[in-house]
Amino acid sequence: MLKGDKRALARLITLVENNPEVRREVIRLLPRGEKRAVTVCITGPPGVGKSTLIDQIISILRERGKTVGLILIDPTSPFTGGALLGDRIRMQRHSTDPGVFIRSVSTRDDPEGASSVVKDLVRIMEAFGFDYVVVETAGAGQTGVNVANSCRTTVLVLMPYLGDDIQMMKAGFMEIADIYVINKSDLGGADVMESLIRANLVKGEGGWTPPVIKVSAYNRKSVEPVVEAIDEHDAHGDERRLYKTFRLLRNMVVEEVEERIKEWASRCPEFTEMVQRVMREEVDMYTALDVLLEEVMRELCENGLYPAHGHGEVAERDEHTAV
Ligand SMILES: Nc1nc2c(ncn2[C@@H]2O[C@H](COP(=O)(O)OP(=O)(O)OP(=O)(O)O)[C@@H](O)[C@H]2O)c(=O)[nH]1
Ligand SMILES: [Mg+2]
Repeated sequence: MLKGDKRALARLITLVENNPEVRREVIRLLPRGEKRAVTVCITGPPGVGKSTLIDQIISILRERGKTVGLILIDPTSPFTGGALLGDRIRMQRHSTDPGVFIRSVSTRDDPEGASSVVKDLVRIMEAFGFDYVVVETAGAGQTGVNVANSCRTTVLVLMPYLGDDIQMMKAGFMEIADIYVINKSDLGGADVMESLIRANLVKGEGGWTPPVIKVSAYNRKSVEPVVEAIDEHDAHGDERRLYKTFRLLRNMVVEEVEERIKEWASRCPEFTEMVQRVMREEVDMYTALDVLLEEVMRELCENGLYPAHGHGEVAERDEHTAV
């Protein structure tokens, strides 16, 4: 894969998607600190034109001789069922270009698992040597925010006449956007949208003020400033990156601990007993919570929530304590 073999890249990604343990090993083995890609997450409500925009961004980057790795996340949102097919059709003209690599990730069966695998795919594609790694994700819920933390730059795509959707976007998304794009400006109403965004704009950390760019994804020329803004943000500096990396790692720790606690709870006799007692109304919920919290903290400190006398699995898992 590191020698630039695309078939090896595709096989490695499949391996990593299907096997979380292999995934960790692979990421550890990747070279670090070498030439890196510009990594961009393009997010926004369903149907705002993210795919159309990305299609143009890829064309612009290819004209400049840059290579692109693209990750398409199949949204779980009921509004966008079947969007994956649409995305693929839209990107079709790039799929035969040797300078472009497209990979889809389905979140339908396991949204959390899929969103966490994306950060690894970004790393792998970066190590492969693409100049740009682009992720398209529909901006609904925590999955989208988690995905955005895996890229250095987040582009939030909106469009005129979004109405209540902007309220939805404010929850979580206004904080992570490094660049705002108002797509479908050809429809009119973009100026109203622009002042709405500017009124709600969250100034980023590290002295970066997110630009608001009006485009029509049908018109390539109008998309060029988006590419410039992406490059500019990528070159901007470390402070914001620090915060993103902080959130990324913190979420990894939270996810890992949560997974261990769930596993522990399912085989812990004290937990089962407490469930029974709460059910019989011998104990109130908050008292039970205190007792169980104490128990879980003790377990966590003493043996990391793994079975004290488990099987060979314990030793194997101990190697993964870096997280
Ligand atoms: N008028 C106008 N329509 C556009 C523009 N960009 C995209 N569209 C149309 O908007 C529709 C949705 O575009 P997509 O690119 O699939 O949007 P998306 O955000 O990727 O959608 P999901 O992936 O389903 O969330 C399509 O019918 C596009 O042709 C634009 O700049 N102007
Ligand atoms: Mg799309």
